[in-house]
Amino acid sequence: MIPEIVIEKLLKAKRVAVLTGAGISAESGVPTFRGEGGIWNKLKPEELANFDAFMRNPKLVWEWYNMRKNLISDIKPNQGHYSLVELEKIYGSGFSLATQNIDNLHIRAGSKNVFELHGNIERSYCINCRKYYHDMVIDENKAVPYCQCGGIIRPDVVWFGENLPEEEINLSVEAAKQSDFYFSIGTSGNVYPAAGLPGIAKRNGAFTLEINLERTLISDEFDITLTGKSGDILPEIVKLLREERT
Ligand code: BV8
Ligand code: ZN
Repeated sequence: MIPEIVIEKLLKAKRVAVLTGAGISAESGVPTFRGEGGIWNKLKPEELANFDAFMRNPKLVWEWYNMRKNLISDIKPNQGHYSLVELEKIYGSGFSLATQNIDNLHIRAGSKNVFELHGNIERSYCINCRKYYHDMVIDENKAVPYCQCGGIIRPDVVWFGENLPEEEINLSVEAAKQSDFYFSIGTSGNVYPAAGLPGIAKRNGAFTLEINLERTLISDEFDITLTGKSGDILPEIVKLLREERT
């Protein structure tokens, strides 16, 4: 059941901005990090998603990313991703999507204006000469890839304690500030600065909506919190919006 005010606010909105987290990809079969069945319930992020852990044990970190790459390689975007493509068609250049996900599913679904805040698992780079490698697949015997220059190659993802890509985070903050309507979808609100974006939107006058399976650390930032699956709720919102706009 979508509260009327959500559709009313969307009908009036010119600029719609979205933040997504691992939850929007859960229905595609990508495990989340925290909450029910989260992959980090066992392994701790500190042991894997940080540069020192990588330099201490690059083989373990590459095994973790290869496991996730293999997992991601044969999955598809779900109705939640496709609903955001529909919203971008409705709002055009007034639409922006900041994602914490590295699974490339928004781009594969057809979203255009996507800011990848935490990088992309399909890209890697040499830490010595910064040469980029696309879709680096490690062959078993080598385990850890090295660049021709001799430098070690790492996944192009943002680890804890590392800055987010400058342009992506700046554009995401600007989009939050300018937005009339701000969605936060499938994120537990644990990780900053991404988790700070909905609060920025709120403080700059946006109507804020959270869609998540459970309450999050940032639920108080939202005018409305819808508890449920993004793959169910988002298509419902798009359907109602399209009906009202015709
Ligand atoms: C930074 C790597 C500046 C990529 C990730 C001390 C020292 C240094 C830094 C800090 C510090 N204290 C705090 C910080 C800042 C730190 C931080 O926020 N830490 C937290 C944990 C306290 N942030 C950083 O370090 C960032 N950089 O601040 O730079 C700086 C520099 C130097 C020193 C200080 C500051 C870097 C953050 C990026 C970290 N990289 N991963 C990868 O391998 O993926 S974080 C990891 O968590 C993922 O990237 C993921 O994207 C991110 C957020 O997780 P979520 O997407 O929210 O996923 P989660 O599983 O948590 O939640 C999913 C939700 O979906 C759940 O609530 C679930 O209920 C819901 N759900 C499930 N199914 C569905 C659903 N919802 C709807 N429908 C469904 N079907
Ligand atoms: Zn190199």
